[in-house]
Amino acid sequence: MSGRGLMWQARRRGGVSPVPACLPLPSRRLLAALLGLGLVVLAAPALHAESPTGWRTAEETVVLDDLEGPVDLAIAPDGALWWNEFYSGDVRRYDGETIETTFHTDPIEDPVERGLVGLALDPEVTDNGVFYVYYTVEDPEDPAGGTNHLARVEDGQQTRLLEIPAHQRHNGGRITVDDEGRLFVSTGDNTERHPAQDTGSLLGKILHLDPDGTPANDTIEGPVYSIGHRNVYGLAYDAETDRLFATENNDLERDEVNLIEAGHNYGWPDCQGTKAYDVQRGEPTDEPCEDPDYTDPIGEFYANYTAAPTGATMFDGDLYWAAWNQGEIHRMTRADSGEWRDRVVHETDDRIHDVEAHEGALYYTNWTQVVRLDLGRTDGEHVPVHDSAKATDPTGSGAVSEIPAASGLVPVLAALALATRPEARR
Ligand SMILES: [Ca+2]
Ligand SMILES: [Ca+2]
Repeated sequence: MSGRGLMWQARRRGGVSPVPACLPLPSRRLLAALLGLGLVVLAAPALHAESPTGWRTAEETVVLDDLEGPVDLAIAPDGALWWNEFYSGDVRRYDGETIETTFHTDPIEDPVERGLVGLALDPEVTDNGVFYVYYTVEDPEDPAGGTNHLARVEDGQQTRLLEIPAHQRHNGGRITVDDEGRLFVSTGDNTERHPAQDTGSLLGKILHLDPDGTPANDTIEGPVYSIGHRNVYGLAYDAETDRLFATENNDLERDEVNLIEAGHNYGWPDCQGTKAYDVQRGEPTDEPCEDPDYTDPIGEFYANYTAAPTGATMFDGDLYWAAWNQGEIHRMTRADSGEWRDRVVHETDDRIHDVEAHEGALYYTNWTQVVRLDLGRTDGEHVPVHDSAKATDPTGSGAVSEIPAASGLVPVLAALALATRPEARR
């Protein structure tokens, strides 16, 4: 099984390296060693205001550079930046002056998608210092597997809350915290597909837990909150509306953005997006997904467009999410009519791993940096650089399409043009 729709499949562009770093790991480690600290804090001005292509309309400021693979970014109420590092196995915190390491786990020798991938902060982290991590512990008997651990860290001591089988691919691992301090956690299907429909399995799920690791009071079975997921690698909790959003990596195409509701089934592996999936052959089909038990996505991205969505966050009432393959940040807005619309609001030359919002700015991580993004505004609106709903498909295969309403949701237009895009991503 190729797992073609997954975020990491983008690595094919760079060959066999398991992680698409800006520099090969040995080079980056050498660079880090030469630099002595391995971390360089930049107080640099904006990198660029607008590209010749007109795609960039936002000001970028590199806040932190030469990091060891920052994966999940979290921003404390006091503005401190926290992130976890794929290569070093460290969780680090930057308060604007100094960087400290607050957690460490041994990095995986051959990680692929395993390792220290998830980080979330307790709402009271500024006072209590509590945070949560999701990381893989290797098994010498099973070098391609291991165990994913969800752990709460307080006063430097970790309490393991949950163990989830690990695999080289499809580990999920994102964590977000609701306004009561409870955890939403995504898990992948370990490429096994069918466990995603088994409420007794922790694979292919979104979980909901109390801060002590016990199941929340709105789950289906144990900590299982929603089922039918392939590999969710972005979670965004909207405290204003008490809604949870998730990005989903599907196979090859039809990546999704979903509004997650307790007890709902999001269809994998019988469906991906609004189309049926041929589980036996491991291939997408063009047949509609007609099972009424499945909840359709609010955004579906297809037609030669494998977005490989990663992090997501709420900002000014809208949902922002990152497309790994294209280095884009998208914004989804819900119109008064109920329609969801997706727009690209920023494009970078890097892979984007996570996006977070804090006090009027977005921050994102690529494989070496934390970057602050000040989106252009006109009349109070963020200026989109690309309206995906109006895009046309250069292949003529129907990039612009409406998704039928499902589960009370409304149609969304979501498609992207490649014809006008730089070729660097393909
Ligand atoms: Ca995050
Ligand atoms: Ca789905």
